[in-house]
Amino acid sequence: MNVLVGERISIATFKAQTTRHRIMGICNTDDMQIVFSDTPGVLKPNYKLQESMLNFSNSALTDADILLYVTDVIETPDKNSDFIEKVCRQIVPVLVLINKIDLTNQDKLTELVETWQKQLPLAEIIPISATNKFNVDYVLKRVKELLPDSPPYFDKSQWTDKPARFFVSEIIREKILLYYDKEIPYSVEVMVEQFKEETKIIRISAIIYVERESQRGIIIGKEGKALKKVATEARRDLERFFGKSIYLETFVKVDKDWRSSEKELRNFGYQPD
Ligand SMILES: Nc1nc2c(ncn2[C@@H]2O[C@H](COP(=O)(O)OP(=O)(O)O)[C@@H](O)[C@H]2O)c(=O)[nH]1
Ligand SMILES: [Mg+2]
Repeated sequence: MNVLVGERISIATFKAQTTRHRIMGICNTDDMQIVFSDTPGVLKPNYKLQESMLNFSNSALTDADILLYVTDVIETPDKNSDFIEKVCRQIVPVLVLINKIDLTNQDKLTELVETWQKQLPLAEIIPISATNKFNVDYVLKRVKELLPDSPPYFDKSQWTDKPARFFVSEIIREKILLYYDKEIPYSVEVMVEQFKEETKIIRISAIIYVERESQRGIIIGKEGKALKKVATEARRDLERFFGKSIYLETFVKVDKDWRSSEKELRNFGYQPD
């Protein structure tokens, strides 16, 4: 989505389940508006947070005019067979984007395209490379051709549906996904307590929630070094994102088993009120 919209909206890391929400990236031109809606990857939920994540993905199936199913050269259609069956039943046009073709060769790719085409006979299969921007223009062209006539859904100056605070917590979470192992990134939620914009500086204070006391220690690290690295890197990205100086304070708190708590998930914006 970032490549299609031309802005860095959705955080991206090498780890699975980086995206937890449904995030809109809006592409405005003189004669049209495309609202891209990035969703979490599809998975079988193991805990309540993942149930909410799957709900976000399913909701896109009910209101999109075009479905872009993004897979890559490593995945095969059997991985998400339940979801693909739902995709099969779509009335709207489906484009299957096989991403990361920079990592494969022509023969393997041809075979993979055939596999997908068999699985989804009505879909259009498009090999792309987001990294090399290969075929991304073609995807945009197809989307334009397939879009129905409609007045714009959003103000033409708007480029996302999420508020500034959301991007702050996502950028901090991205650094946590990058710098910590195993369960840590998945046990973390970031809440922005204060976001105060002044003329030259934005003052931000954020709380990093973890599920257990032991995780708190890991996040902070020896002499606070680990957390300091996260905060420094996040601040650098935030300054780029907002184009202003950033003052960033971070705190770490334990919120026991928040991923399994209905109430906390609502608090953190994963479920409707
Ligand atoms: N080689 C290669 N890697 C890519 C390409 N597009 C994305 N990636 C990498 O794939 C990883 C997952 O990307 P992300 O956007 O988080 O995928 P998501 O899990 O589907 O949301 C990141 O490390 C990206 O840098 C591509 O075209 N080629
Ligand atoms: Mg993602």
